[in-house]
Amino acid sequence: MSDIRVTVPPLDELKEAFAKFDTESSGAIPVHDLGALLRSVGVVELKEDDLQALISEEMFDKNFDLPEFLALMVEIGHTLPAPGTEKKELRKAFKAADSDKDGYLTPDELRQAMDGMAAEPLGDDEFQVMLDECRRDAEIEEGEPIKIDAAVRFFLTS
Ligand SMILES: [Ca+2]
Repeated sequence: MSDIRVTVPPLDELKEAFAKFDTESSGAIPVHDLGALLRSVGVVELKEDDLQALISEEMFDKNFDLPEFLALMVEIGHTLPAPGTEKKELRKAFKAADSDKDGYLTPDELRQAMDGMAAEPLGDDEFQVMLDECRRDAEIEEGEPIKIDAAVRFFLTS
């Protein structure tokens, strides 16, 4: 579920979307329309397996009603990374690597943070290229340490 990224729409929009699918105004929508309904409110990356898991958790039977749908959206919303998570995590990793706590990263400190975050450690050449780009982006001279804020900005925009 961690790869789902949507913003759960406001309640009004969810009600509206539900009503659109509730073509007979019966207050219930067949479960097989749930995927289409979710896509219509922006949940486009939900895999079939995840959907099945959510459905059984919510104990849907053949139809689901508006409260069940809203409960499901809350459920989905709770599995989403909070906005700004990536930024917070980057900052946390950089701060942890800033061993002298001066708010600046030397190449060694940056390297440590990168190795901590990357699935595979960067090669020396790769690291040097990245470091040069980061310095150029932050407009600092070679040899100068990189401010943590600048590093966060660089990694969010690159
Ligand atoms: Ca430092």
